[in-house]
Amino acid sequence: KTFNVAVVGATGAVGEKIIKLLEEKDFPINEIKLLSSKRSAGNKLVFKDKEIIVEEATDDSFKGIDIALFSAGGSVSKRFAPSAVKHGAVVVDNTSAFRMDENVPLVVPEVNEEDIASHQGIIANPNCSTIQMVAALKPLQDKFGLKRVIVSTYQAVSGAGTQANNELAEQSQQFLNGEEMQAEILPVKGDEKHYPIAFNALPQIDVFQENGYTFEEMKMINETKKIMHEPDLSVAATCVRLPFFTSHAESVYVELDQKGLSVQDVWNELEKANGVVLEDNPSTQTYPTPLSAANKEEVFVGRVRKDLDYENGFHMWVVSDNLMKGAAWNTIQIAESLIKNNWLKN
Ligand code: 11C
Repeated sequence: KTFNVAVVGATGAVGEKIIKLLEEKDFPINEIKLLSSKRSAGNKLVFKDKEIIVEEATDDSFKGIDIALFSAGGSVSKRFAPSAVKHGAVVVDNTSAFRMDENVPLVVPEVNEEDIASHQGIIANPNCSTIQMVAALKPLQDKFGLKRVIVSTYQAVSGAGTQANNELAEQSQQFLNGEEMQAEILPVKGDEKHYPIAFNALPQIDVFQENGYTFEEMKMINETKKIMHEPDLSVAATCVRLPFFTSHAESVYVELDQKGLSVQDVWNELEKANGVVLEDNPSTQTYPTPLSAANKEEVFVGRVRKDLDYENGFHMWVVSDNLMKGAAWNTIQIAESLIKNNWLKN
């Protein structure tokens, strides 16, 4: 059986990766529709050696579509996802528009695939920095139980879009030329102040909330509790943008319920976990980095250490490509699961 698939936000960084993965994974497609805003409509993209003209998304675009993959920003999802559902499509949405809606499953297939079954037409793809962390925490939750999580992130500029990528490249050139760096996008497009990202670190990802945390930090906190079905789990996050293009890295401190565990016990669970690759050997300087994880589908974990003071505490370093597992690949996995488990009807 084959399906009619729409990609909304086809010309964006995540949209491009989604199209490439649909091709590479030989997703069972009958017809593919590439949709975008008015601005990008008319562009030509190639899918399986066939040129396809990108169309402007309208309410009628979703007639006959079985699966709609949205990654064109929250406002586009809010505007068009309901139309897609009305026309009978199941939406996998890559934005924060519906993630905390209680009628919308928020899914990382390695963690809570079965939540997809209860969808009412929309399934949300979590924030990239959340996805990689919960994938690494899941095997520890299953075997040992979780008490608390404290995470500090080291995030790539591509998380803030193509303009942020360009800004990093331009500022790097300006700095090396001895010129003043021009900052117009980061830390947050449209916020009051902008700071250079090149040769710098910015402790602000997304806008500040009233409690002093940023929206990115609150996404990590709230989404983790929802995906892991642990509303009372203690989670704290500090999110920082660094000057590299691809992959987010995270220093994760986790306190487990079970006492007396060794690093080997934790390694054993991580090694068996779906979608997780353990790269951890201090004697050979083996650990993942943003560059080594780029363009890969998995979540890489290294630097597992026992806390020196707290018996149940462990530290680990979690790295994954933010546009792949953090976005496009997780979306495709959800779509594959919908088909494999016959969960497509809405
Ligand atoms: C960043 N994590 O790196 C963000 C990008 O909610 O899907 C992803 C935003 C989202 O800036």
